[in-house]
This record gives sequence, C-alpha cells and structure tokens, in this order.
Amino acid sequence: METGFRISPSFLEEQNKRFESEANREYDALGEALETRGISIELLVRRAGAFEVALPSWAVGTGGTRFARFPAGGEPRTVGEKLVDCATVHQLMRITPRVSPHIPWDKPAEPQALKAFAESLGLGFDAINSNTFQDQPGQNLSYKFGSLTHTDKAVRRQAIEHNLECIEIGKKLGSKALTVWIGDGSNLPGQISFRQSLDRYLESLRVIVNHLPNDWRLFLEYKPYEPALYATVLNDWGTAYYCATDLGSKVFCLVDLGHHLPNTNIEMVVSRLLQFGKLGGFHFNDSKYGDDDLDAGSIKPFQLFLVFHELVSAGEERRGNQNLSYMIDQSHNVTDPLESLMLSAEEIQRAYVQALLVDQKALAAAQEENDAIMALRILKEAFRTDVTPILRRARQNAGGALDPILTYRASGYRAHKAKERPARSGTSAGIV
Ligand code: AFD
Ligand code: MN
Ligand code: MN
Repeated sequence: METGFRISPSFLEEQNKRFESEANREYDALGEALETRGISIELLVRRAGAFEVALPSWAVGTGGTRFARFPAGGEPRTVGEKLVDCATVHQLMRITPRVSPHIPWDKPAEPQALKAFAESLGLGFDAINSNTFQDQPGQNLSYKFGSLTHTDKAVRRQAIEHNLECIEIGKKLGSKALTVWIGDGSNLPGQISFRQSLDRYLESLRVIVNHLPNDWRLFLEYKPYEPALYATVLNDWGTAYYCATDLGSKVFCLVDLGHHLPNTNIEMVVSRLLQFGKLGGFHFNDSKYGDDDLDAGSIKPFQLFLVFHELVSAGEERRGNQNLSYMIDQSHNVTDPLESLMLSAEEIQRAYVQALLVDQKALAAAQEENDAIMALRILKEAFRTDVTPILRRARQNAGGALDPILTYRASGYRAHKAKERPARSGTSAGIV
C-alpha cells in the first residue's frame, strides 16, 4: 500500500518555529497563574499528553445529508487512503493513535496486511463497527424491516453472521471491542411489537456475545430515532443499561453525545452508567437538534466539560482496554474533514484538561454545605481557564504541531491528495 504525499518532519519543525515564541510566552504566563492556584502545569502537560481519542474511519471522507453530498477534492477512496489521512491527523495532533473501522466499508482483502500498513503509519485499530443498517450489493436478505430484531429468523441469522465476521476481522486487526448500532425500529405506531423486538434483540446479541473473545468488550450504541422515526428498538440509555446487564460482564453502553433528545442531561447519563459499572465508551460529536454529528465542542463546550468532570471526579477517565473507549463520530459536510478531526480532538482533550483543573476538595465541601453558588463558581473557574498552552506543549513534547490547522494548510496536503486521488464515481464515504 502506498502512502503518497506525507508532511515531512522537517516541514513540521520549520512550521513550529513560527509559533514557538508566542507559545512559550503564553505557557509561562499560564504556568505562573496556575502556580498561584497550587496547580502544577507540568503535571497537566503530562496528563494531556497521555490522553487519547480514536478516529472514525468514516469521517475522513466528506459526509452528507439525505439531500446531498458535496465532496471536496482528494477524498480517500480506499481503507488504505483513509489510514493515511488518519495518520496525518495523528502526526500533527499526537493524541489519535487508533482508528475505529467500519465493516463492510473498510473490509480488508488481507487484514494482516492492513494491520501491518497501519502499524507502519504509527496507527492501531479501535472498536470495530458492524453495519446492518444498509443492504450491501449481493446480500441475500434485506434489512428494510430490521436486522438483529427482524421478525424473520433467517434475516436475524444473517445479521448475526455479519457481526461474527466483524469479530473475526477485528481479531486480525488487533481490535478489542465490537460496537453494535442498528437501525431497527418502526416508522408507524403499531408496526412492531415493542416487547417482541427487544426480546429478539437480546436473543441475537446473546449469540454474538458468546462468540466474543475473552479480552473483548461489546458496546451497545443506543439512539432515540432515525432511521426509524417513530421508535427504535434500542432507544435510550435505560434500555441499553438493561440489555448490557442482561447480556453479562463483557457488554457495556456506548454514549454517542448526539444520540439524545434535546436538553437531555447527558453528563448525568454518563454519571449513572459509570456508577452502575456499565459505561463502555463514547462517540464524541456535538449537536444542536438531533444526531447532527457536528464537531465536538462546537455547540456545547460546557456540556463536554461537564461530561469529563463526571469522569474525572469519579477517577474513571483513564482510557484503555479495560477502561473507557474514547472515539469521535462526526460527519463533516462543509469542512475539510481532517481539519474538523484535528479541531475536535483538541476540543475533547481541552475539556479533559479543564476537568482536571476542578478543585475537587472545594467542590465536595461546597456540596456538603449546600453552597450552590460556590459549587458553580468552582466548576466555572476550571471551565474558563484557557488551557491552550498546555495542549500545545503536550503536542510539542510528542513531536506534533504547535498549530495543527495552520501547519496542515501550509503543507498543501489536500492539494497533493487531490492530484493523487482523482475522484471515482460512486465513492461513498461518511454517512451519517
Ligand atoms: C450512524 C449512527 C451511529 C453510528 C454510526 C456508525 O447514527 O452514530 O456510530 O452510524 O455506525 O451514524
Ligand atoms: Mn455513533
Ligand atoms: Mn449517530
């Protein structure tokens, strides 16, 4: 597999020189300000540097709505090209070392070769995503009326087999988790039996869980509506929690921030799932109205901060195999997807570092004393702190870019890719 154009390390270094003196000045000023608050900036730089979030393979192509898709030039046409784009994001950001693949969109002809190619780019694979919400060319039975919960056992069997195939591919790629999101549900009242469809869901999932390797986890991704616009089978966190509990110790709930009805208190959902030991991970994005898949932190940065505050205050923010899985899930309709991914990864890391600034002891005392104003003030003080110098320094220490977006633009990466990757008709990238 060819990489084509890559940003050279010397170019990156040269670019960093442009931003260095200002970055240093701002870092020193913040260091001093934090010191007076009794906080060590070096410690925060280390924790920021240890933060990781996975990239979704489907988000490096231009997304679309159900009306249209307006692809820009240089879109990746193969899974190899998607990996090269992800590697470029990681090269500049240094916090996105894994890619979450989607089958069959990323189905590799030779999984081992793909794994080796990813490794040569400094990447690994995160949770593998199955897809039974579309029909694929040559597929025997249709998912028009459901997949894992279909009334016809043969359709359920086909959907189960697909998930088992995903596990097999994932094993070869080095994944440790399977994420299952289904489009099953109903568009009209009376169309499905709520009770029987959920029973069938559990019955199908049980077969998949039985095939899960011991060191794997399975994430149940819930969503209130779309494509089923009256009711989905796995509609909310409560149902997901019930199912994850029923399905045993390897099964967890996945919180996609956009999969909640407007005004849902998502940080509280996160806290509950964490408290019950059933929070598996996240799909980060932002939302104004529904499953908008907008860039993380673009609409409700305070909410993102409060989510991380719940994780940090519970001491559960660690990321890794047995801990939480952090993944981005976005659709970039009008931006260069790589720029959106870089900015989003930074916003997620920012929310995490801001949450680390919360004075936990003072907050606990304010809660104990029922001092609501002081409690809010403590949270706001952390949220208001501009931690950009910390994020920059962490990237710089790891060999990344001080200003990823400007460095990316200056490199001409997109123009190079537009030449290397002439658009193919029928290229489908980025649902969602
Ligand atoms: C769909 C769903 C969901 C899922 C993604 C990838 O809304 O967010 O994670 O597809 O399977 O967009
Ligand atoms: Mn999602
Ligand atoms: Mn979604």
